[in-house]
Amino acid sequence: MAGRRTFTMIKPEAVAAGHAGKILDLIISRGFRIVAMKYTRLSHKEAGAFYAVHQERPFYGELVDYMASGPIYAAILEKDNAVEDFRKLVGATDPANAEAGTIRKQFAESKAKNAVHGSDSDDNALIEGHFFFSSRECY
Ligand code: IDP
Ligand code: MG
Repeated sequence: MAGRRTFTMIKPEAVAAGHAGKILDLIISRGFRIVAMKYTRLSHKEAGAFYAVHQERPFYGELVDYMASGPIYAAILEKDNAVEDFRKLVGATDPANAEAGTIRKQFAESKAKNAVHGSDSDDNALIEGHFFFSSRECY
């Protein structure tokens, strides 16, 4: 059975552009409940650890620099079928390929600076949520 939780980040360029409120409004209006949330900034080392699964990919260095470049919102979200439904709301990695109505279509700058993160599996949702939050920060 699909899990009920996923993990998201509103990435630095979307926060800097002032899109965080609209993105959160969209997420909540689609039926996701916020279980935990914080406004924070990843160090270079932390961003490298978070994205360690991508360390062999050519864009890893660029991705780590970008994700450490400014503050983000990190959150755990809850809904039936959370991971899959949130990925649908987020849209394709490259906003040029994202469907109308998705977060990336509306708010992403580019394939690299694509506004939001969404976990790709229940296992990764748990790992990524634990990266930012202790159990006493989840409600
Ligand atoms: P996803 O966020 O849609 O799951 P992934 O392939 O897991 O996409 O890549 C993680 C993140 O790495 C993307 O969200 C994006 O910020 C960045 N990224 C992906 N592909 C590229 C690329 O070709 N150039 C630069 N950055 C990229
Ligand atoms: Mg991914």
